[in-house]
Amino acid sequence: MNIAIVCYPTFGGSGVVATELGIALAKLNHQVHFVTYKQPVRLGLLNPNIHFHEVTVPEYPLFHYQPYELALSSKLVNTVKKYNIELLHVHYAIPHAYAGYMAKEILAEEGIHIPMVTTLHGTDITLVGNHPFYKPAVTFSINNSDIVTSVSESLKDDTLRLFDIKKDIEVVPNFIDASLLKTDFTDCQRDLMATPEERIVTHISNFRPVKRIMDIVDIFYNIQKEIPAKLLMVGDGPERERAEKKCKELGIKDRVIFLGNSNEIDKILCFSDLFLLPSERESFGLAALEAMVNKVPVISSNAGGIPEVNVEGVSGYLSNVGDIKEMSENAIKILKDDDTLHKFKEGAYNQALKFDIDNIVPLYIELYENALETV
Ligand code: GMT
Repeated sequence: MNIAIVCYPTFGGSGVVATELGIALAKLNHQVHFVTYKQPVRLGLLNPNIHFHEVTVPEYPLFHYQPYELALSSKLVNTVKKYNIELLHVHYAIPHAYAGYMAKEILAEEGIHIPMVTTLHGTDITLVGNHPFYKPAVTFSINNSDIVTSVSESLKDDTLRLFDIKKDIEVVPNFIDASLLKTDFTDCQRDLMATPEERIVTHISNFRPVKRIMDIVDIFYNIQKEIPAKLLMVGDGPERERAEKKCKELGIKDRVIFLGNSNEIDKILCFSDLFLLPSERESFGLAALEAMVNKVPVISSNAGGIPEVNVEGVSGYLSNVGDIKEMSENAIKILKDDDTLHKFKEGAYNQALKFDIDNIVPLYIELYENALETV
């Protein structure tokens, strides 16, 4: 197949999933064309089946807001025509499904009919898309996609609850590629980050308020009172500064390392002992799954789709949003002795394997085949 993928090229989960899916499809000999405003962060181009088409939006003084959707629609139209693209797969409804729909309509005028698969990722539905500013356009573009997928049952339920949706929504969970992992977890260079007796607790996100970054600092504060530990904070975003200040006030500044955005997530997870994800909302929690496949158990909230990923007492523990006390107690329970930690590490890894790429990518391919039959 000849497929165009539209996504955000940044560190966010939706872009990561879109990129990994494109890479997997290219390995299966499909031609994959990424259409976005920057090369996706996880995309290496050393594969003859992967192509990148940059959407540029020239600055014009009249525009207070540069019309990205228009530029994206036009780029899609031109790319489809030039490379004989058969199918569009847009990740994140806003504005990609809307721009994809416009591209489809423009192409149809010229007698070119291609299907569009839209994957909903979370904040496009629960935080942003649901706002009256966007809702009619998001509803329209979901209803006018040929196939709609969501990354969890929870997100499907949210979409049906919050929007007037006339299409079926297929749940296709996010995935990881277990075959890419280091098999020798003893060779992780953990001494770069901590002393042998210290446990390493990690959080990775965009540091937006929805991630409840202050809860992470509080939970770690409780952990380090009982167990020697370091906290690795990976990523960047609006709550980082406040978190750094809070660590200083609590006197744990030397035990918390803010690493900023990183392309070396697997190296960091390789020497991590516990992952914290106390989010207010989370449609799936890809970062938790990436931790689990690296044998890192997860202490999380039970928000949204997280319970579909993290299993209570097996891969970690789940608590109500904001229950810092219970999350701290559970974290200490997992970290307190090597045998318990080992049991949870294996539990996390085995649970993660259910989301292995080999189980999930065929689901997308089947949907593509169905979509192609609709045109
Ligand atoms: O919140 C993030 O981490 C970024 C956000 C995004 O739009 O990329 O992530 C969403 O999509 C991910 C991939 O499907 C999911 O794993 C995240 O749970 C989801 N975030 C939220 O729902 C808050």
